[in-house]
Amino acid sequence: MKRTIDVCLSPDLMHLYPVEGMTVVVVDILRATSCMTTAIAHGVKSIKTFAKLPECLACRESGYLIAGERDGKKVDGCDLGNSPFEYMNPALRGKDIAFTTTNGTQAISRSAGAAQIIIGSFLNLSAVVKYLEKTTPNLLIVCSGWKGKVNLEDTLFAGALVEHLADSFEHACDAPAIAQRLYQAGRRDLKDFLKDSSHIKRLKRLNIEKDIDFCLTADQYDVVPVIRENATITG
Ligand code: 3SL
Repeated sequence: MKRTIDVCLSPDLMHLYPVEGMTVVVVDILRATSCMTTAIAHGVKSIKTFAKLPECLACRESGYLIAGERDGKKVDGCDLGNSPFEYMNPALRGKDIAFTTTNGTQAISRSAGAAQIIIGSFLNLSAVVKYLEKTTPNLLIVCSGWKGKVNLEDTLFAGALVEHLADSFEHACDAPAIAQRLYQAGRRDLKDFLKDSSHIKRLKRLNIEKDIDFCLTADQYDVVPVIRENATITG
């Protein structure tokens, strides 16, 4: 019997998707899971993820650097924001980071109880596919969306995973087919396909165009960040 693949299009739909025993891939292409992938690829030791800002800030006392984003902006008083370019800094090698974002870390928090949580992005697409082909039981891809609403870029990436894993998994419902067909329609030029999407417009208003280009680049890194316990990502 083939393993199953499913896609949860928004964290607000998580009540429909039991995660116990599953491998979950959390996706927040713009930009949380792209940042996390970049950070681990550049030698950050661990990233502890939080849904709530005060709990994240409290980690400073235990020696963590604090990364915080709300509504696309770095939170006042944090050491780091949510641009992947910040995480290429060699000074971050070996550091522990506590991380909270508007949507990405909420999706991680709602995936608690899964056997493992993988951090997926276009930046590590092939590495994640290879890992999932080999090691995974049934698979759920969780799109972070925006404040409970579905977004295009996370669904597109979910579709890329469904497409690349088509030989190894069968669809658990219609959501994987929706995502896959979207990816087939947009794969030739991701940026052009996403140009009218809500979060691209939001980030452009904040002058964050450089991050968009980078986050849509496939296979920059051969890493698979994984959460096995304590909401903490390691490489
Ligand atoms: O919501 C999130 O987790 C962020 O990635 C959003 S933003 O790209 O920083 O605006």
